[in-house]
Amino acid sequence: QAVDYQIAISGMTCAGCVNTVQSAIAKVDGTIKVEVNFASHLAQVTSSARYQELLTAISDVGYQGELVT
Ligand code: 9UX
Repeated sequence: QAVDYQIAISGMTCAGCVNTVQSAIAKVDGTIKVEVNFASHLAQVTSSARYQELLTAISDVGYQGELVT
């Protein structure tokens, strides 16, 4: 079942980065909802994927994610 994750993202320096991270997370199987906030550097994700898969998808596009909750 899908759960809510809050992931802190490092390395985002512009709105383009936000889009890159957002689409990378959206492509992970099981992801229902993703919202990346540039100001807070936080991603709110609803997904049935394991969080490790989300963190891998984020690092694959050149950023670093850390699970908050
Ligand atoms: Mo903007 Mo972010 O040109 O890497 S996409 S800095």
